[in-house]
Amino acid sequence: MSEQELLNELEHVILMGHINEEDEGLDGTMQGTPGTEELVKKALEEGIDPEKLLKTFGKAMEKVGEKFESGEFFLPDMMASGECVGNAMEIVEPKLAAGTSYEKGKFLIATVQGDLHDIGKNIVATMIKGAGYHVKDLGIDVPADNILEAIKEYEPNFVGLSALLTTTMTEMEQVVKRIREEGYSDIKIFIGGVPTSQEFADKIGADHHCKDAMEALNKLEKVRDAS
Ligand code: B12
Repeated sequence: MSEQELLNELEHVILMGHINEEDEGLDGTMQGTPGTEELVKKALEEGIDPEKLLKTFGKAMEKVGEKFESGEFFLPDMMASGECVGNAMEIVEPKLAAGTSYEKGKFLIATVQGDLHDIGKNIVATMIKGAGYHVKDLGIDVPADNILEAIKEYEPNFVGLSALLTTTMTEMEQVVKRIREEGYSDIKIFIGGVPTSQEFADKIGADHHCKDAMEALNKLEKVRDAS
């Protein structure tokens, strides 16, 4: 199997919610065939760049979203694909974070309250960790109070907030407002998630919007170089 064929197959099994050999996938026929976990391990063994795997996860989940929107997929389908990527991330993460010094600064990241989406946030966190930043990930559905408390304790240089729902964008706005009100004017705030934009970042007083993990890393490196 060529590299591209393997990545295409990986995208396919994620779309089919085929977690590993043991499960049967969306159409009930896939038991005994390599699932997401086996293909990810194979890709890493063959020396495929872990960043290419992260891109494939993103592409697959975008298609899952399209299928959900068009009515072809239902919530359990979306959850199965999400679980595939969640498990796969655990396999990929140690490869990305290996050999880093964590000297570049502290990055606190969270998905805001009301929002349970974490695949994109986790990819961003992993990439940033892999690039040598110290990352503290507060998880999903994190209340503003907890974020503020963590800022006080951890004293990050950067805060990253994720929101995937239009309804949780307002929560994101509240968190940014609280961070600024409590006097943390030096902390650079990065935001991301499908419904967000640079225009929204400007409106709520966040510093940077990033459309994906690559842009997050590029912007972060630029901001760090400038400071
Ligand atoms: C998987 C998924 C789920 C999974 C989440 C599993 C998990 N562990 O995350 C489950 C099944 C739980 C779920 C639930 C729901 N979901 Co959902 N979900 C998705 C889906 C298909 C993919 C999201 C994803 O993982 N994308 C892949 C990653 C790699 O991309 P990403 O998240 O955009 O992240 C990248 C960038 O945005 C950016 N980024 C993201 N965060 C951050 C943070 C920082 C700091 C930075 C710098 C960058 C950054 O970088 C990331 C990496 O490149 C999207 C569709 C879509 N197009 O997004 C719908 C979607 C977000 N969900 C949607 C909906 C409606 C729901 C539910 C309300 C469904 C329901 N009826 O219950 C619930 C809400 C639950 C809740 N309270 O949060 C809608 C939202 C619509 C809207 N306008 O608000 C979407 C858009 C689907 C759709 N087209 O209708 N969902």
